[in-house]
Amino acid sequence: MAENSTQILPEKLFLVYVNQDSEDDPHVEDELEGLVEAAGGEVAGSMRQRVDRPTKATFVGSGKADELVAYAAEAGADVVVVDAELSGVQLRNLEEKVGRRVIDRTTLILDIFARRAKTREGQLQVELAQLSYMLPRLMSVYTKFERQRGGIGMRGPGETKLESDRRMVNARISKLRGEIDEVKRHREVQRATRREHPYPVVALVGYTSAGKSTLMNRLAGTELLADAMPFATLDPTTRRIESADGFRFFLTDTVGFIRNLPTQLVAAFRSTLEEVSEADLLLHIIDVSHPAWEVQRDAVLETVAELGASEVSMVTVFNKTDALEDRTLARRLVAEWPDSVAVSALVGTGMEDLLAMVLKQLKDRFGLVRALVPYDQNGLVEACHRFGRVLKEEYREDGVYIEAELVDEWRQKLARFVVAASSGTG
Ligand SMILES: Nc1nc2c(ncn2[C@@H]2O[C@H](COP(=O)(O)OP(=O)(O)OP(=O)(O)O)[C@@H](O)[C@H]2O)c(=O)[nH]1
Ligand SMILES: [Mg+2]
Repeated sequence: MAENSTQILPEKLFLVYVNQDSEDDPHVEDELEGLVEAAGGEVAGSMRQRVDRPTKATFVGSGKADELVAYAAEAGADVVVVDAELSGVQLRNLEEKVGRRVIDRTTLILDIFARRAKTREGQLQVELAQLSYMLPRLMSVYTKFERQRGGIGMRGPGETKLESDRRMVNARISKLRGEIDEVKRHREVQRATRREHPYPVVALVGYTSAGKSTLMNRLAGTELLADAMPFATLDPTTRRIESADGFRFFLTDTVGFIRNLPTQLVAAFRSTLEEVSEADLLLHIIDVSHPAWEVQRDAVLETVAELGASEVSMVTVFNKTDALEDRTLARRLVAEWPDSVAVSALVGTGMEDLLAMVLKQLKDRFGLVRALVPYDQNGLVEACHRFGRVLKEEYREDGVYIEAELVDEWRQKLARFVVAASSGTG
C-alpha cells in the first residue's frame, strides 16, 4: 500500500469542510490545507458544508452533492477530500455522483503517514492501519454485486472477487501483525536494556507542529527534523539527558497527534506509542500561539487517554511564547495551570524553568526504600531493577537486602519487607 501513495493522491484536490456542530471553526481549513500539502497535493478549491446529520447514501445532502459536482468540475480537481470519516457506501456513491475520486480525512492522514514512514516498523504499522481502514470499505463495494449473484456457486472456484479480496487482505493483515510483533519484541529488548540503566523516561506529547522536535533538539542537542508540515516526526527518538547536578533521564520524541486521529492509526502505532504509556512523566507541548490551541490541547489529552496513559504525571509546556502578541498570556496561563511552564523552544527561553520542573517531578516520584526481600519473592528484587534505581543489593542469609529508589507504586509493594524506617526522597 505504502508504495502506491503517489497514485492514491494525484495533484489537485477539492476540499469539503464539514461542520458537524454549530461552531464555525476557521482553523479547520488551515489544518486540512496543511494535510493536503503534507500529502503532496495542491488545493484546487473548497466549499463548506454544514452536516448536522450525515445522510447514509452520500454523507452530504443531495442538493449539496450537486453543488459539489459543479464546483469540483469548475476547479478542475482530480480528487475530492471530505474532512470527515466516511463509510464505504458514502465514498462509493459520492464518487459515482462526482465522477472523481473521493477520499476522506482519515485516508488523507494515512497517506501522509505512508509517505513519511521511514523505518521498517513505521512502514508495517502504516500498512496495517491502511488495510484495517480499507477492509470494511472493501466489503461494501461488493455487497450489492454479491446479492445479485445469489448464493449458488459462491464457494470454491466460483467464489466472488470480494471473498478472495477479503481473504487476501485478511492474510496480509495477520502477516503484518506477526511482523510487527517481531519488531516489537526487538524493541522490548532494547527498552529492557534501557530500563536496566535506572533512569526515568520522559516522553514528549503534543499536537502535530507544536514544537516537540524543536524542544528535543534544544534539550538533547539532537538534530531532528523540525518542520511546519504536519507529522514531520513518525519514528520515536530517545536520548539521555543529564542535568547540571548529574541527574539523568531519557527524553523521547515521538509522533504528533491531531484532532480525530484515525483510531486504526493509533492501534497500529500502539507499540511505538508505548513510549508514551510507559513513561514516568509526560511533557505536553502546546503551541499557545495557535488560535485553536485549546482544541488541540483537548485532542491531545483525549489521545493520551486512548493510549491508557492518563495516569502518567504530566507537565504542561506552553511553547512558542515568542510568537505571542499578548505577552501576558503566557504568564497568566502558567499561574492558572498547575505544573506548567512557558517556553520558546525556538528561541530557547524558559529552558531552565522547564528542566527544573522536570527534575522536581521526577525526584518527587522516587522515594528511598530499604527492604529485606525473602528469596521466594525474587520478583520484587527484579522489579526494583526494572522500575527503579538500585543503590545497594546484598544477598544475605534471610533474603536480599536492597536499597532502592522507587516510585510510590513499587514502594507500596515492598512495604511488607521494609527493614528501616526511612522513606525520605533521595
Ligand atoms: N515561533 C516559534 N516557532 C516554533 C517554536 N517551536 C517550534 N517552532 C516551529 O514550529 C514548527 C513545528 O515544529 P516541530 O518541532 O517540527 O513540531 P513537532 O511537534 O515535532 O511536530 P510533528 O513532528 O509534526 O508532530 C517548526 O517550523 C518550528 O520551527 C517556538 O518556540 N517558536
Ligand atoms: Mg516532530
